[in-house]
Amino acid sequence: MKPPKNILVRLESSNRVLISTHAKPDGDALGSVLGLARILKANGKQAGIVRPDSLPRRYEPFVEAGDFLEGIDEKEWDVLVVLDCGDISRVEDGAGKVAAAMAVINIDHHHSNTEFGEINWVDSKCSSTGEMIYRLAREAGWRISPPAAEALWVALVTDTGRFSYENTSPEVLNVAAELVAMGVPVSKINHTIYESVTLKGQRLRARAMASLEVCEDGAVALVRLGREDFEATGCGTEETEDIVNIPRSIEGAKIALLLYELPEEETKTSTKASFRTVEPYDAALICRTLGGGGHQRAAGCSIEGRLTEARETVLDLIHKMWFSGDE
Ligand SMILES: [Mn+2]
Repeated sequence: MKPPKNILVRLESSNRVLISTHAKPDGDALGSVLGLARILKANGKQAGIVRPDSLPRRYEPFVEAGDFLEGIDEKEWDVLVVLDCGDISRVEDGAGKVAAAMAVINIDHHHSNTEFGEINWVDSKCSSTGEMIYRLAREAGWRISPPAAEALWVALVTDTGRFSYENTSPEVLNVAAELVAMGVPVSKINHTIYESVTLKGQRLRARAMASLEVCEDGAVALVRLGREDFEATGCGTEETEDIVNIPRSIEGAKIALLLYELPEEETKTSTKASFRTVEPYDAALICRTLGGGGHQRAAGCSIEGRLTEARETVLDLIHKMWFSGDE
């Protein structure tokens, strides 16, 4: 769980650090890039974050003016640090364009990480990349400013499901305790992230809930959202972030699945699948089979075709992988 020495040496000797994460960043991705940038700045270094392609509304309040770069000139930076990103092909577009021309440091906790960096620190025992950034700062002796502590809290709380998932270790609870001791406003952040659903967002949830179905004798629970659901509610796909918790909370469900259609112009592969599983069902394994990736308990992928076809593809594959022996 300790950062390798070569990362510390490299960051200590770099004055201008460019930071990025995966496209469609989640709470851990945003919290860890904001946390690292703020820590480096508070410790006398220049740091810049590649502007994310999308920013879920619930995380907007954590972003300050000047957090994100407008353009990137690779000559202005000594090193690119990629956080919470399993593979370089998933990195933000802007960072992808300069990654080949720069030294890359890869810090991540995804089991499936492809070790694409010049220096790699991949530790799947860490709850979140935010936890890794905290350890890095501690090891380097860098001061963690209050805005940095707040960003790291967002990373921890979202990737552990508010300290309820299997990755809720004694170690992450110790880090959490230290962040709270630094003055992180726990209840205010909880309200911002989890208790500020918009009316349209709640209406999208209602549509997802109405689509709930179970199969494989209740072991698989699934909700789906079609293009018409996004149109009718006026929601974008960023409003889907916690909808997979609807099937996940159904009694007896071992494999929870959210399927939603992406707008046609955005991409060719038009249905996105988001998995949550319990042991022994490996979400990362099934998503890799479909060209995606993630963690054993939470993973995602894109499937070509519209919702109806994608649903069949996924349910067939689930049946073949895990339930065909039951017949
Ligand atoms: Mn993460």
